[in-house]
Amino acid sequence: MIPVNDQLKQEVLNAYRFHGTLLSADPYGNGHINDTFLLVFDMYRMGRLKVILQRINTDVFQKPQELMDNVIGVTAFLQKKILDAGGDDSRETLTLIPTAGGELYYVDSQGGYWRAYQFITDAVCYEQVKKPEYFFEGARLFGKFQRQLSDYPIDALHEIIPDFHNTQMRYEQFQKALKEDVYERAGTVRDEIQCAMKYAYLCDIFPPLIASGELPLRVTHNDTKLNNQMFDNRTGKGLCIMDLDTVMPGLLAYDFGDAIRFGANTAAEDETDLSRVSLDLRLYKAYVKGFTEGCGSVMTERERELLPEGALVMTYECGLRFLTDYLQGDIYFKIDHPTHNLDRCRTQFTLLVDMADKLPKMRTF
Ligand code: ADP
Ligand code: GN1
Ligand code: MG
Repeated sequence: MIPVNDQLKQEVLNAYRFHGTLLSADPYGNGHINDTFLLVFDMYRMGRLKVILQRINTDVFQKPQELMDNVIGVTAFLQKKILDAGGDDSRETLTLIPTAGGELYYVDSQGGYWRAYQFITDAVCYEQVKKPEYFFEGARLFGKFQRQLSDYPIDALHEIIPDFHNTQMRYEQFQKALKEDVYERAGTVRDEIQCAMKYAYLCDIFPPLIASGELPLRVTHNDTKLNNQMFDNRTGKGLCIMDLDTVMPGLLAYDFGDAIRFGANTAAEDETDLSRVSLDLRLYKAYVKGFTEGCGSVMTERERELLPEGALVMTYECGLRFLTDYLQGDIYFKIDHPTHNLDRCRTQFTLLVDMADKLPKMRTF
């Protein structure tokens, strides 16, 4: 994809014909995939108004129309549920802003896909939380998301990235990248390769349980990191789930596990001092409680039992994906420096080793 330049941005702004005077339009957030901008408008006597403008990463999401179909379907469904429950749909879920022509997304002259969201106000997005109470609230919100979508027609969803959490397939992609070793990096990451191989048994945990029907496929979020949700400034409670691009059929254990690998890590996803990386059991315990409470009767006993495995598998899979991307020359995740994906892979594998140690304890919660 071509980098977003001022001319392109202007073309998109023209398509939306927003009201007010644009004060700034700067890159925003820490997402690894899309190009996100925060637009700030002066609305004259009504103060300032913020809008999120995003260009969808079409290298990653190769069917952007289908993706937008999913987002439109899911947000409309959630809006109705929120209103029925007496909630505020403009803060509790994402709201797409139409273009001047009434479309919910815009295709630019270069073939790029754009969308605009109302900015979720009076709320905060965390990269890390230290307090179990906050993590509990985040978990409860993702659990509630599961419950809200439990009767969403699963067949209406496009599978935006097939095999997204198929860890076996992720392993095959890693092996292929290793074999090709296009950037001749394999020699410098022997320890990581060894770790990927040692824990490859994790790839085989969920497929048989899906095949036997022991674990149901649900409408899941599939990218439950902490920075994909907002917390209400006033109440401190989880408010809104963002980043709906990967809502697809999946397992509860994926949503639980992906949140743990990011949020219950004592360090950042790209921490380079690996001695700081570990699983915070207090945060883990809080997430189990919040997620279980949020899901309510939706979660089966077997799903509850397998939450710890979800944490290990998602941590492993993510580490594997970062390693694969590093071997392939950083073609998927956005990076800030040349070893960024390798740094991320290392935190995930370090965390995984710690989780494997703590698994008996994790199972007691
Ligand atoms: P990516 O797929 O690249 O992760 P996201 O959709 O997660 O993109 O957006 C990136 C970041 O932008 C989020 O982590 C969040 O901080 C911010 N963000 C996205 N949508 C909104 C919104 N509607 N209101 C406030 N912040 C938002
Ligand atoms: C990406 O888009 P973002 O930054 O919320 C990725 C997730 C990874 C995550 C790792 C579509 O999430 O799968 O777990 O990075 N999203 C996609 O931080 O691949
Ligand atoms: Mg995101």
